[in-house]
Amino acid sequence: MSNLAIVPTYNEKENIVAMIDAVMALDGYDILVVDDGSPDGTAALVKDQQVKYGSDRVHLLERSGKLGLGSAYIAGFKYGLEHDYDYLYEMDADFSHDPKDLLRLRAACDAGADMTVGSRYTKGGGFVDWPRDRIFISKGGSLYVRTLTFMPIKDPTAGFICYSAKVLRAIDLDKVGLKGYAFQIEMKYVAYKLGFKIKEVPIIFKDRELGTSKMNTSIIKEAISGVIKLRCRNIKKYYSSTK
Ligand SMILES: Nc1nc2c(ncn2[C@@H]2O[C@H](COP(=O)(O)OP(=O)(O)O)[C@@H](O)[C@H]2O)c(=O)[nH]1
Ligand SMILES: [Mg+2]
Repeated sequence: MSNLAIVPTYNEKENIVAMIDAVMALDGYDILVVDDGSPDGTAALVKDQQVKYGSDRVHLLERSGKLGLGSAYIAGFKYGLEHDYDYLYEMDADFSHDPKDLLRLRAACDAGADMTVGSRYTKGGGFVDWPRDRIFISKGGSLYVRTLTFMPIKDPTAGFICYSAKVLRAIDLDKVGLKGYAFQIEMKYVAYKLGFKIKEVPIIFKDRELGTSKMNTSIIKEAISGVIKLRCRNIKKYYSSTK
């Protein structure tokens, strides 16, 4: 079974080399970096790592400008499906997610889940060093999503995910349109509504030590209106790839 960790980057020169090393240390894992033309030269560092590990294990998709996290993942999913990976993962470049936990996400899929969510809000999960305002936004967002959607997922904005390929193949990826946190909510809600089995695995989320967050208020606004749009949609009809 093949594994592809998809890591979107925008100005992550302080993190990306160590992140690739950490994924390469895991048995059976490849990495795809989706870089949005980072002005800090992140892509050049990825290319050095391709020389070190081989471009069959370290993949790079370069896009022309900052097009958003959601569309970076969609491009990454399409790439991973074309390359026939069995498991495709979402993970940040900044070590907020521990790359070693990729194995725990995978184990839950091996045990029968179609998709695993690395969750801060399930028993045993949590965060360290996260600023208070970020905790407030994250917890408030989770409550908002769960109240509006009735989705039984405790951490709906989580961005540390393992998908078995069949989940992504079932979704018409061109219809997934939200960009920031809203993208994370959209993917979970669609997978849930399409009947896939989603399991939450506790993780400890660490604030980034290096580089800067790309979080902004437009991301929050998009999430608030995005959830309402999702609720108004016939999910199966709109997103199913086998219509
Ligand atoms: N390709 C791409 N990556 C992005 C974009 N915005 C954020 N990222 C990456 O997505 C991940 C999460 O973003 P981050 O700024 O850490 O958000 P936070 O963890 O919510 O503060 C990091 O790896 C970022 O480099 C974007 O527009 N394009
Ligand atoms: Mg981060």
